Amino acid sequence: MCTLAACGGPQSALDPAGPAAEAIASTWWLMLGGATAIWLTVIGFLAYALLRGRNTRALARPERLIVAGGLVLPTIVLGALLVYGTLNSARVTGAGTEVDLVVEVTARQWHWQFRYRDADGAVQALAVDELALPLGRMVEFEIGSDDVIHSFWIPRLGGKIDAIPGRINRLRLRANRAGPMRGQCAEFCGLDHAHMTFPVTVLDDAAFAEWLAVRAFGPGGDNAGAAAAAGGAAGPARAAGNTTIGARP
Ligand SMILES: [Cu+2]
Repeated sequence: MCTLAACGGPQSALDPAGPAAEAIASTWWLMLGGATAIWLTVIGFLAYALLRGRNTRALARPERLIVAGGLVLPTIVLGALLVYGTLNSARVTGAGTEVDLVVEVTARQWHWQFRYRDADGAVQALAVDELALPLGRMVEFEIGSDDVIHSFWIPRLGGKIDAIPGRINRLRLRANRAGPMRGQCAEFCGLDHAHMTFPVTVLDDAAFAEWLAVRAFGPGGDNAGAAAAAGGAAGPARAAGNTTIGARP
């Protein structure tokens, strides 16, 4: 859709790979088209006013132009945008959809930790600064922070949401397409903020199961050392600060 070089790439919100990002991108294009049309209209009026000369007839009812352009038009345009955005919001948040997988996200200065839950809610795999998602599955991210406020954002999949200490924010995303994509902390969180990124890999079910197996969590898993370094299954700050929404099982 977009032919400009800056519109592509692994971190472009204008190259959506899932329903939430598609809803955001379509709203963006609609707003760009509307803003361009309004800008051209205003410039057209300006050009007319500047070029029509001094000796032309004044407008018979100039206040009509003010009412139409200053009240009626903005009310219609902003009202239509509000309705469109509200109708689209369920696609952005994934509200009402069935969740196939839950991933706990913990942000820290300056890395991301991902804990994959199994169907019983137990942590089955752990990854740091790398995320894999099963193709076509709805994933719920439970997002928290162990230190300062960060923001979890995978532009090709959807909107961003803050990672706040002492609180869990939830975001549902689905990847309908594979391809290179990247997540990025979107809230300035200290000196290494710009490097707080993670690659996102979208895999079919079999490859995803293999990916999880390599990062299996627990005493027998390869990630036992990483889990201990990261504070265990619950994580110290996560367990202590999880009071706003309710403690995790
Ligand atoms: Cu951050």
